[in-house]
Amino acid sequence: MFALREELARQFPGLRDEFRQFTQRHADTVVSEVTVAQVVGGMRGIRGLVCDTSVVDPDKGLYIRGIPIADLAHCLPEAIFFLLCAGQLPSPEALISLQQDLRRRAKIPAYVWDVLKAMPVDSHPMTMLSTAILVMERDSVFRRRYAEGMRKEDFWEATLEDSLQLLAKLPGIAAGIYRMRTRKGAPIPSDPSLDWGADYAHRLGLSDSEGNFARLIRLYLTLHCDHEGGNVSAFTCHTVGSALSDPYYAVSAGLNGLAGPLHGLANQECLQFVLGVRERFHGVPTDEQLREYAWNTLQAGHVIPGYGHAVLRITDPRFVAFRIFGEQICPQDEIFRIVEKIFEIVPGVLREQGKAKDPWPNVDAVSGALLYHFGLTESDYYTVLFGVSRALGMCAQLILNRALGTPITRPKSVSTAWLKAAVGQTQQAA
Ligand code: NMX
Ligand code: MLT
Repeated sequence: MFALREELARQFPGLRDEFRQFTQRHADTVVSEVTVAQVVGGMRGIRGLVCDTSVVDPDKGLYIRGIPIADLAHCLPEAIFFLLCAGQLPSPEALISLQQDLRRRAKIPAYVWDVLKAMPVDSHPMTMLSTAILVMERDSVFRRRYAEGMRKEDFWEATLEDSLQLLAKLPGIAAGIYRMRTRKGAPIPSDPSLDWGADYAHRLGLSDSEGNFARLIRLYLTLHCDHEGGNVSAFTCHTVGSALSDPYYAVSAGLNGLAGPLHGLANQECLQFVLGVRERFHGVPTDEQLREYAWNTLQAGHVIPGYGHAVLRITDPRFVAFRIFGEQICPQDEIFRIVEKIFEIVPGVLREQGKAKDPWPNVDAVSGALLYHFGLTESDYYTVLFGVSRALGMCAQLILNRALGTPITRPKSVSTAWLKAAVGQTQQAA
């Protein structure tokens, strides 16, 4: 036994009983109403899902287990995984034991490389990441133990086991995908003296004489770890997991959602937008030039990537944390300065247009500029980094859901005819 598993084994039985009693006692209490706008508008704002790993306050941003993300920016991502699962940061000993456990599991099966090598050369790095995870599903302990008749009380433990196997291997797989896609050479072996994030940075193979790239990768992995339960990737992972599909199936599915341009792929789109600005104006534009460029983008029917949010109504604190890093490390970098200029101008343009409910930058508005500064210029790789980090939250959510015995997800859909009848427009419900 190692500290995380021990801690969860201590907490979960009581948590499950308390949750069961609470839900039985208050089963009929109304906590949310549903309007037509919400039914047709992506269920925005409907409180219909429990997620205890993190909460997003529209006016304050992300809280991991009650702690604002800004206060956690200095933490190692593996410590954040402990926090997400157990509700507290690990002791130094518990952190070391988790790191050792991850190292012990880091070896990547040879068949993963065979599958990745066999994929078409123009496969998107996210397709490769999702495929690599799916192909490892054959090793799922959850699936094997379920087939053997595992008790429901033990589901979380098998989910933790699969999650640790997966998380241990993800940085190596993700770094290998980068090297393969960019023809930089063979995968770089793990350095067992490094933490989870620094080892990922090391295995990407970019030069990092001062260790700032490793700092950036750690920060990246910490900031993107989780964003409550209703975002596309977390909700997809939750839904797939609720069918008792194991973490390999569920995380791979979640990543397929993350790969969309309105979600995690926005970081790729964002860097392209910034590069487009640089090319058009041969450097940092004036305020007026950028205002016109932003308006042209909107008038062409495109979104401005990295701006707006489904829940947040402020500048994303994850954006702020990255910006502080950029101001310290590369304040004069041209790409970073364009990002700063966009931050000055675009919220005003979006407010003037009046469509976006949130005109402020989200996490994706700046992350790419920092990666670019360190020579990670291949923007179609950026969502992979997001995915490696978000796997922490997806796995933690799966573990908690299996501990609480969350049932299969199955909201009721309605037909348009039913909706019309419900508002009294027609008499007949279909
Ligand atoms: N640029 C242009 N239009 C926008 C933007 C934007 N950045 N954000 C929202 N709108 C539009 C949106 O397309 C919608 O238009 P229409 O009525 O014609 O369909 C209208 O404003 C209302 O949308 P909202 O209710 O404000 O936003 P919603 O909750 O539907 O969507 C996002 C949220 C994040 C999908 C949306 O703001 C967006 O597309 N942003 C750009 C892409 C992006 O940065 N995504 C990353 C999200 C964060 N992440 O890491 O996943
Ligand atoms: C996320 O980090 O998942 C994004 O900000 C999107 C969201 O929360 O909807």
